[in-house]
Amino acid sequence: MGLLELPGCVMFIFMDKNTVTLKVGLVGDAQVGKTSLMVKYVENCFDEVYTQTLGVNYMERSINIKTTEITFSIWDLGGEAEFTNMLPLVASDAVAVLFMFDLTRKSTLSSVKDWYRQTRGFNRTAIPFLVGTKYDLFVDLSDAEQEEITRQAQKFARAMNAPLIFCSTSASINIQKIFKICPRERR
Ligand SMILES: Nc1nc2c(ncn2[C@@H]2O[C@H](COP(=O)(O)OP(=O)(O)OP(=O)(O)O)[C@@H](O)[C@H]2O)c(=O)[nH]1
Ligand SMILES: [Mg+2]
Repeated sequence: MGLLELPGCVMFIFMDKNTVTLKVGLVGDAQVGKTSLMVKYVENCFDEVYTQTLGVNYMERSINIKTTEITFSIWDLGGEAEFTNMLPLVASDAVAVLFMFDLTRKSTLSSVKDWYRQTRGFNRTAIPFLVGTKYDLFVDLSDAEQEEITRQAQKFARAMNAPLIFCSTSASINIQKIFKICPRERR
């Protein structure tokens, strides 16, 4: 709380607001749904048409938690190998990194190992999250396939010491939650 005196004796009372900016990096193979997740979170829309990210995308969204305004500055790296040289832009100074894979494509989960290793090379302290995307399609897989990928993802999450979250951008599942738990996991 603060008091401000202006000429003419007009008195204003204003609340001091805590503001914090959290940089969040999104990495993972091409087409796992990184840009879709960011656009859904910031603009609340989803596009079925794939537009490849050529380099790095950036968006911001602010939310209020109690008296703190948190601005998420979200950096999204194109997943094709040719953009890996821009990983430092996304990873440096990030408070959290979402390592994203497609729940219906096992190879994208295997790739997380490499994304994690490379990202750690530029940022040793960011909180890692393991995010499985396209849960709406995953539920159509056989029970055996679902169990296998879930087991494998749990193994990776344990090795990374990361929370594991399944989400669907198209069906709006867990999108808000991912960003809500980012500040909570901050160490
Ligand atoms: N069914 C379904 N499709 C999704 C979901 N999220 C993304 N997609 C689709 O998956 C495709 C790839 O999504 P993008 O967000 O462009 O993927 P990306 O990871 O940014 O890809 P790059 O920019 O090449 O790295 C698009 O056609 C999206 O519409 C989801 O939750 N469910
Ligand atoms: Mg993209």
